[in-house]
Formats: sequence, structure tokens, C-alpha cells
Amino acid sequence: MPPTLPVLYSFRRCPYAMRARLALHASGIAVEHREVVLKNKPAHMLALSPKGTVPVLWLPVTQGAVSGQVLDQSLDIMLWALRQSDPLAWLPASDAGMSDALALIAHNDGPFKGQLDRYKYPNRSGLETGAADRDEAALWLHTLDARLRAQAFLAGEQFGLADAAVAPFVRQYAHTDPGWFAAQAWPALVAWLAVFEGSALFDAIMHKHAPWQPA
Ligand SMILES: N[C@@H](CCC(=O)N[C@@H](CS)C(=O)NCC(=O)O)C(=O)O
Repeated sequence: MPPTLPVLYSFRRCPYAMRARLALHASGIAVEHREVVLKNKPAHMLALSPKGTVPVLWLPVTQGAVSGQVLDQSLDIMLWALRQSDPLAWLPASDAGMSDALALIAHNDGPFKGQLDRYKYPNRSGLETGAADRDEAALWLHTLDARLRAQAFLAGEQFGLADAAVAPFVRQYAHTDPGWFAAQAWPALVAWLAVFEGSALFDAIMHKHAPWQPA
């Protein structure tokens, strides 16, 4: 018998998995959580999605508008969940708002993620220091700070899709060198991140799960 709940393969500290868990939690959709050890991925997860990244959402039974069974991109999982149910109104209300959110997420997942990885692990890219990538990434973070000086969250006065998709990555950047991050002139960004990290929502999605083992 297939499980009745959607199954989420996840890894606690992965920012892509965090954004998927945030949206699933906000939507109120219950899932069976399967915690993955990235060095020892479950065969079932790899059979569903051979590219081997988390998060992976498996819909054992066709649900809603999705006739396929597997969502293996974090943004697709967010959009699927919020289109099922969006009680906190995370989805932008207008097409322009959605385009703006998707553009922020595209920059986050493209240039910013590359800079973040080279900042955190310069040696992996043959660099002696990550300072140049830290500083490149900071240019974009200053644009986020400028937004957040005018409004509490990235798309307005309420936490939403863009905040949930981007905040886990800004958090990683901030934690790479907390003293340096705190000393920069981006007070609204620091406050926004503190609200996120102090939220009941963040607490809820960061609960620890033992690694999943097939029965
Ligand atoms: N584009 C994917 C990226 C997901 C991704 O890269 N996840 C990382 C963990 S944060 C992963 O699973 N990497 C594979 C590994 O480390 O073996 C998404 O948005 O879901």
C-alpha cells in the first residue's frame, strides 16, 4: 500500500529543503517527513529523482493539479503547496507581484548562491579567500536592505513566498562570519533575518528528525 500522505525527503540544514518545509508548513499540508543523510541517500529517493538532491516531494496519489508523482525542485514544491492552500496569503496577489518574487528567487538561486558557496568554501573553487564573492553578494543584499527599509518584508508588509525562498540562504551567508555580517550597514536586513530566525514558523520547520530508514 502506498503511503496516504505526501512524502518529503528532506535534510534539516539544506536551505532548499528549508524553503520547501516552510511553504508546506504555511499551507497546512501534512507530509511524512523522511530525513536524509546526504552521504547515504535512500534508494527510493534516488529511484524517484535520480539527480539526488533534496528536497523531493512524492505524491503517491495524484493530488490537486499535479498528475505527476514527483516534485524535485524546491520552488516547485513551494508553489504546489501554496496553490493547494495558502491561508497566510504567501502567494503574491498580482502577476507583477509574482514576477517580482520569481526574479528575486532567480537571483538568489543563481548568482547569489554561487557567490555564497565560494564565500563559504573558497578552496573548493581554487580561491584563497571568499572575500571577493562575499562583497559581490553584498551588493545584492544591500538592494534587499533598501527594500526592507521601506517595508517589513520583501514583497510588502507580510512574510511571503519571496521571504521564505530567500531567507534560508541569507541566513547561511550571515552565519559564515556573523561578526562581519552584523557590522555591515544593512540594519533592515539584519532585523528581517532576526524576525525570520525568531519565528514560530522557523522553529517548527527546524525540529530534529532521526535519519529515515526504510522498513
Ligand atoms: N535546484 C534544487 C537544488 C537542491 C540542492 O542542491 N540540494 C542540495 C542540498 S542543500 C543537495 O541535495 N545536494 C546533493 C548532495 O549534497 O549530495 C532545488 O531547488 O531543490
